[in-house]
Formats: sequence, structure tokens, C-alpha cells
Amino acid sequence: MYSGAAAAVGSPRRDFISVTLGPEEAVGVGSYNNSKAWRRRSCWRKWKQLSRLQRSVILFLFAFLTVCGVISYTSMGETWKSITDKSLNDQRTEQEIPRLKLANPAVLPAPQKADTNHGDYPELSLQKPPKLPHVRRGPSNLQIKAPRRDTRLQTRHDTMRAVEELVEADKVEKTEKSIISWRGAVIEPDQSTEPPSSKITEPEKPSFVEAEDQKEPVPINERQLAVIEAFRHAWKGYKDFAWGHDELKPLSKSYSEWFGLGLTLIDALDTMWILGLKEEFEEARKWVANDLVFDKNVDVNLFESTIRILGGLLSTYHLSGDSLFLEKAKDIGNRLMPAFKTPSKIPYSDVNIGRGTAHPPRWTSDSTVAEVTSIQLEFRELSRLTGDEKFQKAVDEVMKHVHILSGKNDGLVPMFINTNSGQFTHLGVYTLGARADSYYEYLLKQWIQGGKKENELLEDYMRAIEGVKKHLLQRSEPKKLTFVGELAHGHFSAKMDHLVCFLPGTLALGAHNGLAADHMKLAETLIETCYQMYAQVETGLSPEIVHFNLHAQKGHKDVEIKPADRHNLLRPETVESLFYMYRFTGDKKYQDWGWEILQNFNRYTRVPTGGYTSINNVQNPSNPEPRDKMESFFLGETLKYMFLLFSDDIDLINLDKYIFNTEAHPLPIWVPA
Ligand code: DMJ
Repeated sequence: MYSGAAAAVGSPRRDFISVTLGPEEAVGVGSYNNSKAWRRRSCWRKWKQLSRLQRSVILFLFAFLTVCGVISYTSMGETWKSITDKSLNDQRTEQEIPRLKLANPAVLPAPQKADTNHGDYPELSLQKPPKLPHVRRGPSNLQIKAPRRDTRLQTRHDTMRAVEELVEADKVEKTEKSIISWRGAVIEPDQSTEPPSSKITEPEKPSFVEAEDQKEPVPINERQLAVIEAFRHAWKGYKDFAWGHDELKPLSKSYSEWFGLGLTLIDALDTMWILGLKEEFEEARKWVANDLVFDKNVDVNLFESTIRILGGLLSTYHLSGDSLFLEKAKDIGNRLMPAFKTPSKIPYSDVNIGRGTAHPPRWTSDSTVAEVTSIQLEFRELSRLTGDEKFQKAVDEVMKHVHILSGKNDGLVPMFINTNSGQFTHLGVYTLGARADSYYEYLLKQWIQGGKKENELLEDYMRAIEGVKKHLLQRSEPKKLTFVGELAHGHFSAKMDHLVCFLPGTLALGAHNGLAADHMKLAETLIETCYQMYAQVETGLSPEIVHFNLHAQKGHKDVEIKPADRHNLLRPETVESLFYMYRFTGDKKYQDWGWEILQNFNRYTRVPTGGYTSINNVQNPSNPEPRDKMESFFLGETLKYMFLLFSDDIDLINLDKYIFNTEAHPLPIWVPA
């Protein structure tokens, strides 16, 4: 091929021209083509002018660069492929979200594997940690997965602390490990909602953005503000006079020690979170981080330390996402395990958490039935979070054992069980009060926690409620209040502990979860009775125990109080049940009743210098005889349930996602409704 352009410049290099010129150039379509050809010829000329060595060096460099180019193209291709795959996956996940949300809206963190201790327990299968190297934060056995935080709580905290949050978020990014912002730890995309018993190998479900995320935050109302004020007042007393100790003695401006583990502080952590008390929470967190040490030569009660300390740490972990609380929970959980080393596997009541030894009380080898059967929610959750089955295995064995044990009366259990023989003792006495109460509560709650699959728990619960109806229900005079009495060797006693007032809430929770509708009816009548245990008393506060009148007598109310029973310990059970009743019915009278109770606590138990005190005499408004003690459950339970009762936000601890332990610490339901 000949080019007119080539002829114009008189190039002798026809071979070059014939190789490089295309057809357009051949017909001479403009100066651009001409100058390009000229440049090429000029380059060729220069190339030929180079020495052989120079040309070799250039060729070598060219070859080297070509090889590098090929390598980097290959690796970029991989990256691009993974990006493309990821984006395809993301698209698929987004498409799947609506369906998954309906089937199984997740609120939970993936179970954590503390160690891969595969045992022979069939119901527990360990979950492999997700393959997400970018979220690794330390040795694999210490990795914590952030739980999904309650979005309502978060919204409120966001509003309150937006600016500080930005600063803190920055700090979080810089600090790789377990420091959290007020809003909680980074939510990782692999959170799932599976119980430890299901066989999951790859918990790779994303955390869903749930419907309520888009809802407007519900503003805090006047009554909730009053609860916040009450909490702050109580906290002031604790902080000023009892910081880091178990309980405040508000009158003597000192403290009492039970386990020496900062019981009130731990019990109150999640309440502070729910109430939005950031400063108080952070100060308390610092204490947990720096001063809470379980390696102490001290005897603790297994039940009390499980429901208050383990339960409090686990729920705070769930709400805040702060791995500090899970680490502490693991520590105390492990230290409590020696309690289960008994001939019958029914745990001892006491454990020395420093020495790793356990024992029953000095006077008996019995344990209390409520105590050994009301630690399950916490230990099961600890297994789910850590992937370590031993916790769940230990407490499930207790339930299985009690399930088949003789000595029950239509599902009602005696109050004691022997740690050697594994048999019930002191047969013939049945109560829903002290020493048996939370056995019934935890039957239902474990069933709900585990996704309503563990039929034995449900069977035992349903049978027990039938037993209550058959043996323990009576009506009082003159108001015909339905109450739950006790049965002692065939004799009915019209005695009812305030503790029994957990029952209306539990019944309502069961009905909400699909159990018999008549449970709700019973709940409605029983909560009225519990309210009357306050309303019929001079201070408007319930005594510890009441006796109901079975026969109408002129001038007598339904409620009679014996001198030994007229104390009030700031207990939560009635406000707890009011909370459930309001959530499930929306009937404002329950809020009003709770409001009355709060006002009476303020009137008769509030100590001006800080704190609230239990009182000795609910029948004497002019001198209720303060006892000089603020129980930890006043902050852990009573005020928390008050705050939730007054809230109209059903997503503030949504009862389809969380189950409260018996100390009011919300734990996730593994398969939320
Ligand atoms: C709390 O520790 C728990 O609610 C327990 O189940 C019963 N006693 C107190 C509150 O009254």
C-alpha cells in the first residue's frame, strides 16, 4: 500500500509505511494523519540511531513492564470480581430482606465462640465464627460480636448525645478493641438470631434494618421524667455513700456488703441505659472496667448473683454492644460453674468465686427450688453468646431432672430439693411465693427464649397454672378479689406474698405468646388484687405478705396484715405486672395505678439526702419506720418497670424480641416473633 502522505515527505522507508498506514491514511484524509505518520517515522529513525546496547536495555525494560502489567491486571481482575460478587450478593440480600423480616426479624448478635469445646451435648452445636477478617479484634477466642442494639433506645440516645457521639465514634475507630461509644459497638453485618441448639455453620445473615428504625422517636413523657428524677435521686445516694458497694444505707449514709461486688451498680446498668442516663452509665462502666474483680475469696449465692450480676451484665452487653460486659459475664459465669458439681447435678446454693468451691447452706444440703430453676435464661444466653455449651448443659439438666421428678401436685412444686439425692424435700407445701415463684416464671420464659420449641417446659408451665387454678385460687371478701393462696399438707392458707404479683405479668406474657385466653382473664383479675394490696393500705404501699379475708366481717377490708409482714422492701412485682398488662391491653388504668405507687414511694421511702429506703410499717403514714436499706432491685427492677410502664413506645424493649429475666434484665429472644 502506498500513501500520498509518505510520498509528500519523501520517506524512503516504504516498508515502514506499508506496515503502519491504514486505508484512510492511504487516501490522505487530513493533516492529522500525516503528522502522526511523520512522528512514527521520526521515532523509527531515532530508534535506529540508538546503539545495540541502548536498544537492548529499552527492550528489556519494555518486556519487564509488560510482565508487571499482566500480573497487576490479573490481581485487579480478582478484586474486581469480588467487588462485583459482593455487590450482587448485596443486591440479593436487599431483595431478601422483606421476606426474611417477616419470617424471622433478627435482633440478636451471632453466638460467640469462646472456645471450640465440642461436647457430647446433642442440643448444642457450636457456630463457626464468620469469615470476616476485617472485623477481627483480637485472638479468636476473645472475639466479641456486637449485638444489635435496640433501635428505639438508640434513637433516644442519638437525640440526646449526637455531638458527643461523633467525637466518640472517632475514638472508637482509632481504638481497635472493645471501647464503645454511647451508641454501642459497631454493628457487624453477620449477626444472626439462632439459638445454640440449632446447627448453624455459617452465621452470615446480615443484621436487618427493621421497620421501627424508620419510626419517629416517641418523646419521653412527664411520668417517665418523674422516674428519671427518682432514679437520679436514688443514684445520688448510692454514689455519695455506697459507690462500688452492694447496697446503699441511705439513712446512715453508708453501705452494706453482701457479695462485695457492687451489686447495685451492676443491677442498675441497663436501667441507666434504658432511661438514657449517659453520664451515670459511663461512670458506672468505668467502675466495671477498672474495679469489678471476681477473683475474690467470697461466697456468693448462685441464684442472686446469676440473676443480678450475670443477668445485668448480659443485658447491658446486648443494649450497649460493649464487649466489656460480655467479658465480665463470661468471667462470673465460669466462676459460678462449680456450684453444679454435686452428686445430683442440682446446684449448691453458694459458690466461692475466688476459690472455685461450692457448698450448700450450713444447716442443710437442700437448695431452694426457685433458685435452681431460675438461672436458666442467663446461663443459656451465655452459652449462645460464647458458643460454650457447658453453661446451658448444666442448667438444662436441672430442668430435665425437675421435669420428671415426683412430688409435684398438679404441676405445683415443693420449695426445696436435695443436692445429694436430687429429690424434693419438705413435701406437701405449695406456694407461688418465696422459694418457688420464679420456677413458674422461668418455665414460660425459657420456652419463649428458645423459640417455643421446648415442649417439656410448656407442658410443665401449663400444668402448673392448672394446679394454681385448682388448688390455690380463692376469692376474698368483701371485694371478691381473686388471690393466690398457699397449700400446706392439704390445708389452704389465704396468705399471699407480694412476690406472687409477678404472676399476672407472666400469665399475660403467656397469653400474648398464644397460650390460653383464660390466662389473660386470670391475669386481669390478679393484677387488680395486687393493686388492692397497695390501695387498701394506709401508705398506699403493699406489705411483704398479706392475708385475705375469706369471710365478710363488718369494718374489715379484703387485706389483713400481720405485724411481722408489714414491711415494704421496694419490691417490683406489681409494677412489673402493671407493665405487662399495659403493654398487652393499652388500658391506661394500669399506668395510673403505677403512678400512684411511684408517688407513694416518693412520699414514704425517699430519703432527702439521696436514695430510697425500705420501710418497716406500711400501715403508719406518720412513721413508716425506715429500715435504712435500698435494695439493688429498686434500681434494677422497680424503677425500670415504672419507666417502661409509663412509656407508650412498644419498641422500648419490645416484648416480642426480649425476655426479661427475673431481675428485669432484658435478654434477647433467640427466635423473635
Ligand atoms: C428480685 O431479686 C427478683 O425479682 C426475684 O425473682 C425475687 N426477689 C427480688 C425482687 O423482689
